[in-house]
Amino acid sequence: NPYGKEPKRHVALKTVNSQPFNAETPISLLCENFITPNDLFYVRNHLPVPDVNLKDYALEIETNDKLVGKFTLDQLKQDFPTVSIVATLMCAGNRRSDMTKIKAVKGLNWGPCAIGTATWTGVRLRDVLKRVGIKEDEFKHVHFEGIDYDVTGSQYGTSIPIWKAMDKRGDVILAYEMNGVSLPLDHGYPLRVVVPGVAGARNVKWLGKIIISNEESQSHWQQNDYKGFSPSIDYDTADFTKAPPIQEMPVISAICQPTHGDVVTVMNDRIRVKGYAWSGGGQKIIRVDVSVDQGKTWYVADFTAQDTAEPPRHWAWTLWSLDIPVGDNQEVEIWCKAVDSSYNTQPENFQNIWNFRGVLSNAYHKVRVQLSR
Ligand code: MTE
Ligand code: MO
Repeated sequence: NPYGKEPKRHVALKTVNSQPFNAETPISLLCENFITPNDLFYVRNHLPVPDVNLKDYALEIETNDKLVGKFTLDQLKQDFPTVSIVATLMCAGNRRSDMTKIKAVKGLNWGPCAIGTATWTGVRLRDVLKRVGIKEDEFKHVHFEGIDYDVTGSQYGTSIPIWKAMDKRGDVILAYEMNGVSLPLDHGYPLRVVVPGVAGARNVKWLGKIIISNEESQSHWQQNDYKGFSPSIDYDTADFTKAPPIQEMPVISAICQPTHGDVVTVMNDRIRVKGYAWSGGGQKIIRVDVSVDQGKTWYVADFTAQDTAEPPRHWAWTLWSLDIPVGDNQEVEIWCKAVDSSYNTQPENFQNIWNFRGVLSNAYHKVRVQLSR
């Protein structure tokens, strides 16, 4: 049984698929904490969780089919300075279920909670690559291979451009701790790469090997998945060689409280709305706008939690809250949209960003609720 080594999971996680295990944080809890508790952090596994024995574990580094470095976890911890970063991790398929309402897509039906924020501790990838003699101008890509295998024996893998790996401001780390404890099994024990600002898919868990190359990873997940297409292209007509892999993520936001169908008590003619906003590429959220009248009037939300790091190294989400006037309506549809520090904002609807894989699903978030007085 390939699923014999799966860890115990928190009962509150909302399962999206059981084998391989995929689950999101319950929406009512997501915005309660700036740092998502480990056992409530969304899990996105493509394959069974591997059985890793730390005694046998070593990270290998390869270029041109030659082994240029090999480090046990203890060696990594001893040989390189320890660093911590606060970074949000989000699946490129987060909020896919909203896009599905326009037209079916291919992929797990994620709600808005395939996202979370953690303090990741480990060593800088650039320190390790420099130690084994890698020079940024001699290569183009850095591949990461997991030690989680499918039945045919191929493992999870992907790559990022070398500039991100080598840039001091890229903050890519080989993490062995998540929120002050050893990485949980579901999140990549004993080592994962954290590529902040970049799609979850590039943050390889159970990291076994790093390959420095002039080519992108040829893995399924780099070449034939996690790419965006025009709304009129479908699976049969898509040419995956024509679209680049998703790396830095566009700006997104969502309402976590209230949720669809809730009956909300009006206090002083207002209701309280809470949510998150985040942007990739190290950009920071500068504003979140909320409307309950289809965008005729917008109110600016208050930020309740935001990291102090400045762009282009602002890796964490922003939590926001707003007591918004609702007039004498019996029901309202709440809309939210965020603006990042590049003044990029979200598209209004899903019609014009629909894509058959349901990725980059970042249109305004809309939640319809009943009001009680
Ligand atoms: N790494 C390995 N080895 N295997 C995987 O299936 N899934 C990726 C990425 N790294 C994956 C992986 C995807 S698509 C996402 S969104 C994130 O891990 C999810 O990380 P999490 O489960 O810690 O939230
Ligand atoms: Mo993902």
